Amino acid sequence: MDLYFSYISSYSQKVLLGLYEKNVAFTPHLVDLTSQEERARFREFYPFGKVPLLVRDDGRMIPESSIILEYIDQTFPQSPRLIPADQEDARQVRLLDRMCDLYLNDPVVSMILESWKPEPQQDSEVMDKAAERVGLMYRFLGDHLSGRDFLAGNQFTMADCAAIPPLYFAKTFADFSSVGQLQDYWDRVSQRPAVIRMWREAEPYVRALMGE
Ligand SMILES: N[C@@H](CCC(=O)N[C@@H](CS)C(=O)NCC(=O)O)C(=O)O
Repeated sequence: MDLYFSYISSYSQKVLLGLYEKNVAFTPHLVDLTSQEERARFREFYPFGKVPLLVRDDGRMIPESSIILEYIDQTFPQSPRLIPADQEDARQVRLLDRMCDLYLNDPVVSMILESWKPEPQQDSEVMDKAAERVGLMYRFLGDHLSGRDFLAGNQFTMADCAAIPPLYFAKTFADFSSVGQLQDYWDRVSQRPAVIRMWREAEPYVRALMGE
């Protein structure tokens, strides 16, 4: 099983978390998203050009982070179950996963891209809208975490894989230490070996990207 990914891609980080949590082996293929040539080459292989992309040993491609995690969880059913067996619980995990992707990750990416522009070219409307959305998600997640160790209850799931990478980037723009249970959650998940491993590997790439 081959994974095409980039350490600077939060959607790739999401999948790495699932793989590391479940201790699933794969052959890594780094795609350098900062190189136009490499992106063009990758688009010849996968026309949508998006990472992460999983390629099974039979050659079948599995794109999209949530679908990759579903596949991994079905194929390697060992703990932790990223998607619970109970249908109601599974739907809740998928909902939280969607919300983290669409209403946390996407606005955070907008903020990062906007912040890279020279100041006079930055669109304050884009920045304000993204910040508003991120603030809303902080409050939602903070409230939601009340009485829960992890997003979907007391087990680590795909919802946590989806939340952790954008929260890391989001907190460089807006601190969440005073938001409900969010800081406690962050402190808790940051101790997990899979999370530590993922950040240890990704950090040099992320720091270079953020100009640190
Ligand atoms: N919905 C996709 C989003 C993947 C995505 O947007 N990946 C970005 C990096 S985070 C990418 O590959 N960008 C390169 C491009 O669009 O050319 C998923 O969940 O996997």
